[in-house]
Amino acid sequence: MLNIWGRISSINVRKVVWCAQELRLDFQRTEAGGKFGVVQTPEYLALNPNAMVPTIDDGEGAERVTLWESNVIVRYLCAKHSHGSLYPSELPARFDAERWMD
Ligand SMILES: N[C@@H](CCC(=O)N[C@@H](CS)C(=O)NCC(=O)O)C(=O)O
Repeated sequence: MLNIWGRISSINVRKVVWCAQELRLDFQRTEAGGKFGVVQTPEYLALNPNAMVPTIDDGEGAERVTLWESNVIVRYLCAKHSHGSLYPSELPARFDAERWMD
C-alpha cells in the first residue's frame, strides 16, 4: 500500500494527499515533521536524507519505490495511475501541466 509520510499542516504533504485522493488510491498517512518529529530518526533518514516531508513508499520488494519532493511524488503517482489523463501522453498537454506545477 502507498504510505505518505508527513503532517497534514504541510502544504507539500497536502499536495500529495490531494493527488492520491483525486486518483482514488488506497493509502495511509504517517504523521512526521513539525511537532511530530520523526524526520531526524535513522529510519526516516534512510527514506529521506533531507529530513523533510513529504516522503512516500509504495509497493513491495523489488517493486518498492521510495520518493521525496512533492512535485516528483505527484508526477510518479499520476504516471503510475493516470497515464494519458492526469499525466498526459501528448507532449504539448504534458508540458502545459508540468509548467503549472513547477
Ligand atoms: N521541495 C520540497 C520541500 C519540502 C519541505 O519544505 N517540507 C517542509 C514542510 S512544508 C518540512 O519538511 N519542514 C520540516 C518539518 O516539517 O519538520 C517538497 O516540495 O517536497
